[in-house]
Amino acid sequence: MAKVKTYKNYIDGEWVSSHTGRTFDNINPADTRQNLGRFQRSDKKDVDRAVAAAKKAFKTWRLVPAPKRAEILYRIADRIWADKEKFSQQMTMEMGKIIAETRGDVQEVIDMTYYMAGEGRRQFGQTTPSELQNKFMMSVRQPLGVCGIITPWNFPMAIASWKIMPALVLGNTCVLKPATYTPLSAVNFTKMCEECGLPPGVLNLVTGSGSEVGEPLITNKDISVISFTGSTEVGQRVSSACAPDFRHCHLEMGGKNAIMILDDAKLDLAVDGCLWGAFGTTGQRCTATSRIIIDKKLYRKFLNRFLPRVKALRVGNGLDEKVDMGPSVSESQLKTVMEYVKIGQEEDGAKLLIGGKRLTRGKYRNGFYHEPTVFGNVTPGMRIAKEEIFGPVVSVIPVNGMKKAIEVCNNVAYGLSASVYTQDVNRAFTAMRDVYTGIFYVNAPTIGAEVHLPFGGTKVTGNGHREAGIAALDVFSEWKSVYIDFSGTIQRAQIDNQ
Ligand code: UN1
Repeated sequence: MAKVKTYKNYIDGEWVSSHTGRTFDNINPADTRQNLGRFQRSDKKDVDRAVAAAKKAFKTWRLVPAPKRAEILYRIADRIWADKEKFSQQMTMEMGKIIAETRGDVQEVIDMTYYMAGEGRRQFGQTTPSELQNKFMMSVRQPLGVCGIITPWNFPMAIASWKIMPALVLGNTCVLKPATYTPLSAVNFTKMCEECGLPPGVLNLVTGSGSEVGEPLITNKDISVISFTGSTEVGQRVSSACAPDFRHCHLEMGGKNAIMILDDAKLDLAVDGCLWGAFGTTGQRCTATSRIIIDKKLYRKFLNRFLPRVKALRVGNGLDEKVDMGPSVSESQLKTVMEYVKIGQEEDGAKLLIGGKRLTRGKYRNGFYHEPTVFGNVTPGMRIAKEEIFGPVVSVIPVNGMKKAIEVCNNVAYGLSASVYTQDVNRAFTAMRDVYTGIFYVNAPTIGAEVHLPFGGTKVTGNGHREAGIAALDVFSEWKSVYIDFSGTIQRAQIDNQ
């Protein structure tokens, strides 16, 4: 057995062990015999040290000119690019998604970091004329202070960069708590920031569980904003922890995303989209397609083309370039998938069309593999049509016409992403207008957002904020409106301008 490496927390510019002396293992979901490293099992004391370091660093970092802060970001992007392949392989090993996708994840970090580095020379505010003479008005962004960053395992580096890069370029400092399944990607990310000259305390990393690290982070009064991506239940906890002191929180949570296939759709295009949307990342994207709402006229024809393609998907270790779909991230995630398959089989009328079983033999023996699974004849009220599964399971819901498709699409608690397949521009725009989600696609699946538009959702998916794009700046800064009176006299707004 190769010696298992131990990784540390990063606090105030030093790699340090947790005071607890405890660690946890990082197990490869494709082969559980492989331990990728021991990581610090930290607790409140470590969190408090990291927050104190970030608070101290904020005093000087906020005064570094934004273009100078951005120079460090440009270097980080270049540096990550140089080691893209290594980080991608390690990410596949720690969380299972296929290598093409982990390369995409690391690419998204590079894209976001360049994009936010550009904000070093923008962060535009407004100037506007005053109603009074000899008076100047403008608005400027000001940083908030220490940001608590809680990231998920499905996009372990990309989502860290979505939150940390805008925070840093605006002059905030951060404490990162990554998901326990993906601490290695977080260590890699943090190391690159360190190597490229981010000053001590500006970014701190504390690994450990939600209860031992997440909870003390969200309740720490020195944290000005929490940015969280994860489940709706935990999001509720974050929201209520921040509420008493009105500390800000940005929440990005679950989805039950649908592709609508209208009766004039290009069917082969829709089949490709459903395959990628539902089974990409083993269905473990917040934006994954988990419902296919299809016009009844196309239902049979669609399934005749879709099911053989699902059957042909190659499941396996994501490091193998020929594999289409990797394992679930963990035993418990796999159990959730199996539980929903059971629920689906018990729903009155739903039909398991393909898949439905855990894969356990041969090369699958030591991993958390599950067959790509499709349920047909699903109706909108069924649990598999309403609840997030986060696995390779998709429900096909036949409907009559576009109006009904939109109604069914909207009729879930979540509102992250949706899509429509049609060749009719009028219907495409109607669907775009009437579907109430944060992200919408035409003739493309529900996944594939780019870094320079806002990312997030409506209803229980979010709390009104967005990450990515310019919108992310609003999470990590507050406006200050500034009035400069150079008249040398007292001038009263709304009164002296009559
Ligand atoms: C997620 O859905 O969990 O939009 C993040 C996409 C990726 C990010 C997905 N760029 O599919």
